[in-house]
Amino acid sequence: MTEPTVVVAAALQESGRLLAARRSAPPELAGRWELPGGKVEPGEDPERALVRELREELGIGAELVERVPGEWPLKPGYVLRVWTARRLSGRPRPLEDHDELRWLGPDEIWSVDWLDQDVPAVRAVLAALAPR
Ligand code: 523
Repeated sequence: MTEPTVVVAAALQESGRLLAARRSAPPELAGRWELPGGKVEPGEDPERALVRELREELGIGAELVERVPGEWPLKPGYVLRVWTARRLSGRPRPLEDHDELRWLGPDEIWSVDWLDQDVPAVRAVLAALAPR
């Protein structure tokens, strides 16, 4: 059996807010919100892939903090993994694949129309961020 393609995404937090990105493509996903990220290239380290995607898509330098436990199925043959992350440089802009970015405060998390498959991932992010 072939291994699924891993899609990596970031929960970027700043001042208690979480960054959400609205997709502009493909048409069936456009207008829905996601944790920004993208596909791991063959042979690429997933964490490096995520840092690369954040640079390409948002124009920021970032470091990953920790993996959010869990793995979520996307379309057949694809799975989603998420890391919490911190911005190191640059101000996020929707450079590729997105047409809007929003920093969501704790009361605003469910105010955007997340992709169905991102909903359980966002729940897991909130659980991971909750004070322990
Ligand atoms: N998802 C998804 N949620 C989510 C991401 C980052 C991606 O459901 N948080 C889905 C959307 C696509 C697939 O995963 O079906 C690949 O994501 P994409 O298109 O952002 O990956 P890229 O940027 O690597 O893709 P290319 O533009 O094709 O290189």
